[in-house]
Amino acid sequence: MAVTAKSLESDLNVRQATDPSTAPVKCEEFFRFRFDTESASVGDDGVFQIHIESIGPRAPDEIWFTSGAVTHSTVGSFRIAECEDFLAAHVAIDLDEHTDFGDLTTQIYRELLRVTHERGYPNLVRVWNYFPGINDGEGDREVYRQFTAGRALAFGEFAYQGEALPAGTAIGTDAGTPFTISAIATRDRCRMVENPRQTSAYRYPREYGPRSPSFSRAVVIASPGGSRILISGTASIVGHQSMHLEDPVQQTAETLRNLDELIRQARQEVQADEGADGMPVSGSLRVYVRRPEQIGEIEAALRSTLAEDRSLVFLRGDICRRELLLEIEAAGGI
Ligand code: 3EB
Repeated sequence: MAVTAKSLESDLNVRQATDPSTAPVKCEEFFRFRFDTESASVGDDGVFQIHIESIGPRAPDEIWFTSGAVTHSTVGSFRIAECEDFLAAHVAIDLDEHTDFGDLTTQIYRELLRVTHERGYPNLVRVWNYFPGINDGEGDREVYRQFTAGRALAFGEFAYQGEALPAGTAIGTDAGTPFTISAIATRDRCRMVENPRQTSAYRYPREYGPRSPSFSRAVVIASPGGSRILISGTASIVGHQSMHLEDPVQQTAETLRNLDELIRQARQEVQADEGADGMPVSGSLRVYVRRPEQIGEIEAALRSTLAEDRSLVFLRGDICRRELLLEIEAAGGI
C-alpha cells in the first residue's frame, strides 16, 4: 500500500515485566496487559486485563512503554492512556445470553472509532479482541462471524475499508469471561504490511463469512528508536486455506513460516536489515493454544526453530477457525 509513513516523535515498544533488561532511559510505562481470569485490578490506571488463563507458569504482565509523558482518563466506556503520538484504549463488557453479539460489536467499535478520531488519533494500528464462545453457532451464526460482520459495519462507516486496517487479534476465551477490546491508535498514518503467503484477511472469500475480517497482517511504526512491528495473530493459513488439520506440530511450523515471511516483507518495505531469525528483535511472542494438552509438542516445535533466549507466553484460547490449534502474535523492533 503506497502510504508514506511519517516518523513519529515518541517511541513505542514492549517488554515483559520479568525481562532482565533494564528499561531504556527516557521511557514511560504507557499501559500494561495483565493476563488473569480473576476479576481484579479494576480502576488501576493503565492496567488492561485480559481474562485468559496462562498455560504453565503464570504469564508476566506485558508492558508497553513510550518516551513521552502519559496521562490516563476514562472516556465513555473506555479507559484511555495517551501520550504524544499514541492513544491506548481498553474496555471490558459483561455479556448475557440476550446480547446480539454482532450489534454489540458494532456499537462498541463505533464508540472506539469515534473516541480515537475525536481525540486526534484517527489511525487505529492494533486491536486485540477477546470474547467467549467464539466458535459457538453454525455457519454465519457463528459468534466469530457475527463479530466480524459487526466490526466491518463500524469500520465501513468510518471509511476504513481496505484502506488502512489495524493489526488484529481475535481470540475465544472461557465461558463467563467479558468481551474485552484493547487498541492502540496513532496521530499519523502508519504502514500496513500484508503477507505474500496469505490472502489478505479483508479479501477472504465468502465461504469464511458474510463480511471479511477487518485487519491487516501487521503494522509498522517508524519511531525514533527504529521501526517497530505490531504483528496480528498469525495461524496455519496459506492463501486463505487452513493447513495441517489436527497436526499441532505442522501448524506450528506453518505459522512460523508465515511470521518469517511477514517480517521479511516488512523489513524489505522499510529497508531494515535482515535480522538473525524471522522474528522481531525484541519483545516476546504470545502463543494462544486451543488444547492445553498439546502444549508440549507445540513448545518443542517452537523451541527447535526460535533463538534460545526468545521468551514465549502461552495462553489458553480458542482460534477463530475451529480447525486451527494455535495462533501466535508478536511485537517489537525490526
Ligand atoms: C486468520 O489469519 C486467523 O478477526 O481480528 C487472526 C487475527 C485471525 C485477527 C481478527 C482473526 C483476526 O484469519 C484469525
